[in-house]
Amino acid sequence: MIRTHPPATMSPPFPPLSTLLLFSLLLTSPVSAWKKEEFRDCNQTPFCKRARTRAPHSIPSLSVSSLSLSDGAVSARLLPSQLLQSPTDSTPASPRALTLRLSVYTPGALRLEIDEDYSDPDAPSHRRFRVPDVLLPDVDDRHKLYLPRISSASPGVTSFYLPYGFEAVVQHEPFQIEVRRASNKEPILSFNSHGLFDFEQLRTNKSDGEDWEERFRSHTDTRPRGPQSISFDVSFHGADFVYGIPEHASTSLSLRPTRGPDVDFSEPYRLFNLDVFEYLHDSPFGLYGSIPFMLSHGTKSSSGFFWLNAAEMQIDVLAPGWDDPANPSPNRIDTLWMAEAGVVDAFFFVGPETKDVVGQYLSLTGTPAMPQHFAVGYHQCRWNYRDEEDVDSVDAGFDSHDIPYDVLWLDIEHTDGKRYFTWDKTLFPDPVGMQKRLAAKGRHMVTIVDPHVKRDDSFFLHKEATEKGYYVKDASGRDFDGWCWPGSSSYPDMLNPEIREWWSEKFLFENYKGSTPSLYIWNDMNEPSVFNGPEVTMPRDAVHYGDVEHREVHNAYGYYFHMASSIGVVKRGEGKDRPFVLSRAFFAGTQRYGAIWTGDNSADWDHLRASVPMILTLGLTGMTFSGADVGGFFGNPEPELLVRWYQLGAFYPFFRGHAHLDTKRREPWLFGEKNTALIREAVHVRYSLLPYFYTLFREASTSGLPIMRPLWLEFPQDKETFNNGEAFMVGPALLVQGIYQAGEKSVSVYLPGTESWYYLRNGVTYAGGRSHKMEVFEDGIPTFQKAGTIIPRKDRFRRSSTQMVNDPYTLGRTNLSKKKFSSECLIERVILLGLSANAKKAVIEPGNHEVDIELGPLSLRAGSSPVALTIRKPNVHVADDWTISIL
Ligand code: NBV
Repeated sequence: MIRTHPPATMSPPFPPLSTLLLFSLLLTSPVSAWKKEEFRDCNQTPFCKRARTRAPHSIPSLSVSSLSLSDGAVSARLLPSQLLQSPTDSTPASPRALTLRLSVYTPGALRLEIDEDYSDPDAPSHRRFRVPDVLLPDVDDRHKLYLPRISSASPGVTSFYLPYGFEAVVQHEPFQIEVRRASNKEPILSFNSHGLFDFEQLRTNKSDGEDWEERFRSHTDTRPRGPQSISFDVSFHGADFVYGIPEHASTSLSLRPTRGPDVDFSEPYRLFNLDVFEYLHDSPFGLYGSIPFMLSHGTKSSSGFFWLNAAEMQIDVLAPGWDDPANPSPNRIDTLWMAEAGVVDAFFFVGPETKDVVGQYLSLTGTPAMPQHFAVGYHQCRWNYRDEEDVDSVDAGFDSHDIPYDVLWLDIEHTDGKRYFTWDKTLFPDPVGMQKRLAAKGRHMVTIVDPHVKRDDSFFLHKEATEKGYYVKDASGRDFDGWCWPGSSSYPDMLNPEIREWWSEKFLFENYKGSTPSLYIWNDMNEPSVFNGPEVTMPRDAVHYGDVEHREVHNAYGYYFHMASSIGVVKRGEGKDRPFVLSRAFFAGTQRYGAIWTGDNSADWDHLRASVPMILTLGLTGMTFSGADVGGFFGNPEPELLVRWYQLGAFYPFFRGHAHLDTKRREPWLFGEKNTALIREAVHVRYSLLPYFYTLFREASTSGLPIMRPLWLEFPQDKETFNNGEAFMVGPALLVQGIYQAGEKSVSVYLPGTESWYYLRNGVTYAGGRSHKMEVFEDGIPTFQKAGTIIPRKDRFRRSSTQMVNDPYTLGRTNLSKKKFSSECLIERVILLGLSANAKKAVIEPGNHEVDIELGPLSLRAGSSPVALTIRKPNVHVADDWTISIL
């Protein structure tokens, strides 16, 4: 594979000669995989190296003093360490006290804030960065408990109550916090119990001979404010596994230990949003987004920890015995958290169930936005659909092959020279007409809008942004100028609310020429990706609004960009439209603004496998509307892989096929009749389940529960499921087992719980609580419905989801009860699994109307044989109250 970063179509103005040389090298050098040397590891990252090599309790202990209860919080002073152990560690000559605040939130969170004491006359005037706009604006009014009630205060210890029978215990000397069950004092979470808390205070002066600059490859980070990192340990007690902290590619659902005896990974999990070319499928290396939220789960307890900090973070999961190999501590998972800058603004979540932990996190950062109905359907993307004719012929191809789809996507080549919000006039002379033709079939279009703005004085966006001073600045105060798709580019400073407002107005129909109400948006490269920047991103010493250094806000840049675009889409629809904006970069809170995908994966079986733990992890951390490129972005999937990917992707919350510019065309009908039929079947499965998915999206938007769930979220006591990253639940009723190998003939499927399960291929019952060896068929992957559940479906296939809105429903299973909503739709079929074959008739009330129960197929798709008892045409309204009694 030739690296196409940047593309051969790169246009003037030309960069300096050195950059050209660098890129001509990149263009011609064959690349087979991830380029490790382009990125820093922990040893090359001084704050990480320092924190990681520190021994437990080796720092002089901290003590809590002047503890008082006021303003809805417990406030205190914390005296930091005098001196650190290594000469490279830099601490002020005479450390100042830190401020500590603890507050309690419903339903079940303890907030810990530690910052500089800015009232100290010796404190530097610059304030450390606290990430705004991530916690819901009214979070204090709705969730903060006034005041924490002290449960006991003995010398040296203060405890206060938390919801659900938990308490927080602050030990004053040495400083440490424990969250525990009030009744039996069993710990759940602890902070600094290994004495690893370290807070590098801001300084104005360097010590003698000290060098604050950091160098990596050809880049120098000036670090004008010097060292300012923070690190600490957090322990999860009673936990069997920890999960979360996306985004990493992994074949394991749980987070494997990164330090201690017998570890697989030697690097900590990195959270630093980066554009990683050809990422590995199994690595702790950080990808495009960061959510610093970890959950623990075990049969004894579940808990969570969230550190609201947007600077580079590195997190070690410590294997039992990491501190003392002779005495590994069972039943506890220790972790070490390290960040380059920021403050401690952290939340401990008490559960007690994992679903509660997810809810507690989302009560602070917001539940996922309810998507547009069409966005739940299938999306067809490719870098690039060449021109309007290409668009029309792909669109027609779906119709002639009887495959529904909802959205056709246009990548960067549709623009006039990578100037977003414009169209290439030769290739796309009539964008409005093109969108209208799609819209006539109920279909939508998505265009890409990246954050790099071409530095071209004749480009309106650049002109305005320059005149208004809206770009991020470089360390010397000039508009930051980096290299990206359009060549020389600058980046709007999305941290500034005024700039976000300006950006959002660019989506108004009068501003985005050629856009129509059926056009939605895709934000790519918003880590931000800067081809000639350190680690392919913006230099850390670039400066944002409010004198915030890029290092402090890096992981949230893409979040703010996505937010501004999403607000723009809502604004253009005068607030009546729900947004649909897909983003590659993300941060805590992104779920409120739209969907994300897992970036540039590869067309191989390992990436297919890794997509499941990746999407499950995203769901657990609030980002339920996510998916992976079906087929794999890089490379050409063999037909079997492509088919298996469609069969799995049909269950991703976000279902989109996508491919790199250099790959062969792969629209679903290009692989022969048989494969077309298999892909059609996979897409039909998704379309028949649209009512179920849409209902799950609604549930996610209210309770925050993910759509695609680890088995243990539904079966929290079933240990067998705790590290199963190959099968998953879609909602509470459907279990899906992926097939991750070529030529697979059989697969072992673990069905959890004590209930039985119905195999949706043939209606056969399987017992829960054990593994079953199943034959594997090429026409689908194993899916099972849990006994006692109802899955609403729509079984008539049309061109798009929009055209199915008024179609009747099929209900799979009985126990009919539902909520009131408005709809003219009828129930056309009820399929009953697990009912005695003696059931012959059903009575429908009101009306006392008797109907026959017959044998029918499980689905209406071609070739389905009659295996299940079916009530045909009960013809009751889905929105009415009715009962069906089986006689
Ligand atoms: O815009 C081109 C691609 C896009 O297709 C892909 O989905 C993104 O993840 N983009 C990255 C930039 C180039 C990647 C090599």
